[in-house]
Amino acid sequence: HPMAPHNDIEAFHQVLRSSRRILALLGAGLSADSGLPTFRGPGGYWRNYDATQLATVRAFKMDPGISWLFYAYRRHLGLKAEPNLGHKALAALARRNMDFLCLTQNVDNLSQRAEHPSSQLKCLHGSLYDIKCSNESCDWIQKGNFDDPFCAVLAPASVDMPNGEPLPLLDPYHRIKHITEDELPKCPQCNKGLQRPGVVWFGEDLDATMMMDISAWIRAEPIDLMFVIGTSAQVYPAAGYIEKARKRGARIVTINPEAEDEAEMYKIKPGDFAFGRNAAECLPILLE
Ligand code: BJW
Ligand code: ZN
Repeated sequence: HPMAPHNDIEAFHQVLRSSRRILALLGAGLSADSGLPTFRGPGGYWRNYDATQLATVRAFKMDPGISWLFYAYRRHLGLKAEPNLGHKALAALARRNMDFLCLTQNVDNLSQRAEHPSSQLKCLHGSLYDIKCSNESCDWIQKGNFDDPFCAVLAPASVDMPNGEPLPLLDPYHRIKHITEDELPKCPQCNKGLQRPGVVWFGEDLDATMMMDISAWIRAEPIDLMFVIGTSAQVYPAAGYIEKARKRGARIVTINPEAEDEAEMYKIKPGDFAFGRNAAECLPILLE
């Protein structure tokens, strides 16, 4: 599509310049450029487990040890990773435009580390670095725990191999010692529930106050533009914000290497933009 209107950078720059209220929905693809795996498609596997199957209450209840190894590994990867030029470009846009709100589905803390103003960043799916109690009747939460390893028994997830060799833990044929419940840390408040990562699993509600804040922002005034960056937009309620923004008048700009694939092109409405490129490469140019 040579210089088709949907991927015309000059035309986009003009739209961006005339946009004041801007919303963004971020997904795992933004952090893929920092080396963090996505959920769906290649890389969405951990040992033999489908990452979307691990991201459930059921998986945690069935085998909290395996679930914790998965999250401990992702905590370690996240701490080693650096925010990329995409995170930085978005954070810079937020700093110069107070009417820009970012909804991130990512739990890796990379937007925060790129100095994205916290009042303009809503973490829809929580954080790998918040720890809470798995007992539903207990409200214990510890924000910003960056311990790595998280605890002694999870140390195998925090190993760095020489010259980038694959971690034995990731090899499904490498047997790992089963971690039992009594080896994992308990909640210090109720002494009953296991500690768990402060992320939102399938079937769990997103934070109600955060949802109300987002709804209020969307209702307040029309929206000029909405970015959809590095997400397959399959998970709700997150993906639902795209249609909500559209109803408030927003043009949609999608940044995703698959955005210009034939199967995706039908989603592009007149006035929308789609850039079939990597977020870290594309965002600095689009937001310059
Ligand atoms: C690049 C790139 C590069 C690659 N640059 N791009 C309405 C309809 C149907 C179902 C539901 C509904 N409402 C609710 C549901 C149920 C469910 C749901 O949505 N299911 C669908 C899957 C069908 N939703 C929920 O359960 C939610 N809770 C809820 O609704 O509560 C109320 C309720 C309760 C009980 C019953 C029903 C309702 C909670 C959802 C929580 C999602 N949690 C996870 C795990 C978080 C913890 C963890 O990290 O482990 O969040 S799942 C996982 O998916 C994670 C992600 O944030 C989320 C989205 O994934 P994302 O970011 O889009 O990643 P990918 O991998 O899918 O896509 C990556 C993209 O990047 C690809 O497109 C690539 O092309 C692209 N890419 N490289 C740019 N370099
Ligand atoms: Zn507790």
